[in-house]
Amino acid sequence: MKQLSTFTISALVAGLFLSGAMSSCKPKKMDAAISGDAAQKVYVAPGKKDELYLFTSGGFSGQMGVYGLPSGRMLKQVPVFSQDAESGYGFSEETKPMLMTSHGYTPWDDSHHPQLSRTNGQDDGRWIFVNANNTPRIARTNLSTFHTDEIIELPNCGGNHASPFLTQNTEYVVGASRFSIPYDKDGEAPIADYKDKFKGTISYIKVDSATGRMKLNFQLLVPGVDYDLSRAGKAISHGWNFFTCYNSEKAHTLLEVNASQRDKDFILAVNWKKAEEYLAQGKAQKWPTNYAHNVFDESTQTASTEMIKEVNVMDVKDLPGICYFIPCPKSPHGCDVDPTGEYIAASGKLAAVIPVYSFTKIQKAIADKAFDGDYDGIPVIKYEAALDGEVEKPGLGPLHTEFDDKGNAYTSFFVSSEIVKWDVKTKQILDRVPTYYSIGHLCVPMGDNIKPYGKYVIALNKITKDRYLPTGPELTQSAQLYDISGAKMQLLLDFPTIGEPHYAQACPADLVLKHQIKFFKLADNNHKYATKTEKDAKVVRDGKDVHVYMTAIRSHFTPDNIEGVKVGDNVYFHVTNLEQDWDVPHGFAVKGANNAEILVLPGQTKTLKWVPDRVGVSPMYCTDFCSALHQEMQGYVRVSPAGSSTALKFSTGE
Ligand SMILES: [Cu+2]
Repeated sequence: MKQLSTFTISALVAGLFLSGAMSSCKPKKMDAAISGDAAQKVYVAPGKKDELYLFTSGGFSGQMGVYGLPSGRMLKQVPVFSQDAESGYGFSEETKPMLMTSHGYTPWDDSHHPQLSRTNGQDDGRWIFVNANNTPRIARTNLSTFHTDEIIELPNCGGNHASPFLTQNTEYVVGASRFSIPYDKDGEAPIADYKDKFKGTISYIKVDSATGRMKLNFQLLVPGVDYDLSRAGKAISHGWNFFTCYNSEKAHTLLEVNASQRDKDFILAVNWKKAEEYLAQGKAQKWPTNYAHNVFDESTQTASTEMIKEVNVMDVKDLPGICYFIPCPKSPHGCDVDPTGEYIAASGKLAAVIPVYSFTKIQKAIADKAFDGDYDGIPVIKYEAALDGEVEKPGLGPLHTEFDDKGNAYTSFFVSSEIVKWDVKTKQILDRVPTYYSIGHLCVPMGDNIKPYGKYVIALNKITKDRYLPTGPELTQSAQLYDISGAKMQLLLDFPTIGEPHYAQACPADLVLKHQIKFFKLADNNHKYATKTEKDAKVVRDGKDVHVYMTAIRSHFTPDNIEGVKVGDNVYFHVTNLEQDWDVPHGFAVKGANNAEILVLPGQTKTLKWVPDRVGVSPMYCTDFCSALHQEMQGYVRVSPAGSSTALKFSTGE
């Protein structure tokens, strides 16, 4: 393969990004952004509901955003990998275990790629999965409650970027490592030994089709490159996964230059059904490990953590038929399978073409052994043997492709800030439209399904300079909505987002609406400290622990006066919301608590831990405006000196 000098590469990269920056600031077709009927197409009249849900990753906020489309109105920020003061997630005793990892309590992460659960290759609106790239984890958010119900940590993984990608019936959630790391002994090795000692892993997490419950079934030990993005095969390619990877040079420093030496990196094609066969034959090794599996139990409304000590690992170079490399020009990001499952488009960030591979040709190449040697013991399929065709001169910096229901593909271009529409079969470019600015991923609603809902494309942009009112040195992150129902794409709307809208998925609202829960049934509340009627409210001392069994209903707490608490006690306020009505949460906060408030939904029990640090009377109150007399929903805790003999006493209405 052609070797470019370091200087050439640097100049190329600098040139690309410079031209990108310039075109970012001064898009040529500025006027194209403002056109007649756009406002009408996104107008959702007061009282009317949006047509689609859009779920965006929160990037470095660690959360997930929920928006309505076409209005772009933000509906919710779902707490996933970061503490959330609004809901008390990660602060309440019930939710703290959700953020446990083998590194201890880890209340932040970097979330990247939400993906909706699917049945027969179509989104089913039940769950949405999202990855944590930093401390490798995968979360499952339940779309009947919009609560994160489960988080599993990935062992043997340095950065979890190519994740979480779902097979066509959500049989597996798959995640591959971004940063390869050494695995021998205790995982410590000189970094200079990267080429010999560092490896990557791909994790296959099985999903229970009834409950969504995740279980890490096996991991594949794969060559030590950086795995970037992935899609599962579908229809004819069901049973396979396709991963892009960069750094086939196996550089370990200044990858900006050193991982751009080769003309081609790779796509790794993985036959996961074959891997399952080997697993059934007992070919996996049991590796000792330690990783957290956190599950939120709906019945007790409480999360728990299990530390798991063993994992099945298979080294793919010892087990033929699982993995094949396919050359792919240069530093590829997106790796996207079209709705028929036949075509796989890869987007090389520094490539001048978009290669489109054919699954049928890949299978034929494997049968014919049309290989170009091997890479770390994995056969490399000849580029021409796997290729269906190339999209020529598509733009600068292709990143990611999604599809509509008419045989068209939409590719985002980071450097030239545009979306390009092309024909999957002929590879002809049909249209291009500027984005404002520097688009990363894009999303066609159900654009990775067997039948996309191809009415819009959403651009997930990195830069918004000059598009919004300034907010100091940091400007809002943003997305843009384009109509793709006609021959030409049309910009309809800009809307701001929380964190980095790294990737997003969208689906028709009906899919999600049919699973909605309006409140938790009090009768089904099996929380250990639930208080189901006001007459059961009480305060119990157990050594230094004081348990307050408290109820909340419009517009008072029971009890609302507590005495006999002492400095240094562990006071647990277990608040049960007795309401049985949609959207009537009560909040609870006490002065001097240094964690957060808690938000208790109808029928739910939540616990705030408070360690009073001074003598006095601490007010407590409801934090969520619940009724006309919300402001009156308050009380007091008398805190006496540590050794005092103040008797424990509690009351409401006396
Ligand atoms: Cu990405």
